[in-house]
Amino acid sequence: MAHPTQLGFQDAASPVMEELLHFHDHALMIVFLISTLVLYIIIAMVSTKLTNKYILDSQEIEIVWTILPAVILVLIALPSLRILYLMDEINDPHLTIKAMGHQWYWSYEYTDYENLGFDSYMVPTQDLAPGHFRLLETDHRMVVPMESPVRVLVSAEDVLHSWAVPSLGVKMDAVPGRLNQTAFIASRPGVFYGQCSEICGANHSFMPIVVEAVPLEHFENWSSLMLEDA
Ligand SMILES: [Cu+2]
Repeated sequence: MAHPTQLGFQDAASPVMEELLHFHDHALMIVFLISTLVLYIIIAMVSTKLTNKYILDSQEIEIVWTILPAVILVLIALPSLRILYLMDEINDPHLTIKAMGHQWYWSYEYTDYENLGFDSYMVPTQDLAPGHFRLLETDHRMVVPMESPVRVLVSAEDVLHSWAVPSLGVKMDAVPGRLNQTAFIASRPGVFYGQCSEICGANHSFMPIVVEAVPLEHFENWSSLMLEDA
């Protein structure tokens, strides 16, 4: 999860997020190279008086500074498109969960089971247990099996919300009357935190998302316990 004074992204917990982090580093590398070059040219121009009043044009340098930026843009666009289509891919999911945004909580339905669903409310500050994170913990976590493709169907009951978990590389708009689809694979066990990412009203900041990735057997135990309770 995020920590104080953090500058970069959260650590990746899914293959797609891994790709996104690599792409971010790649793009930032190009930004740094260009910024360095521009800064050098600015400093060189303001600190010297080297001018040549006889040179009026130079075809060669104009060709270079036209073609080179185009090549750089292609080097950013192609990997970007690759990840874009990679994220759209739904690879035969083992589990489908419907996430519904409400004012102001999330509800989850495990549609592969007959009667498995629950609401997920934020735990108020005064009720937090030691080790819980303020404004991020929920009373019921969305439990998923690790290393399994999981599909999330996202929609909303009332207004626009957005279901987002940064470390899984997932952010999907929850639109009333529309069913959106996204997918992820949790590559390790862990608890991954997210928040509603669409300004949805007064308690927008207080409807966090908690995904708990566990080994498959633990998930089976959890789901049978939830079914007994229902
Ligand atoms: Cu919301």
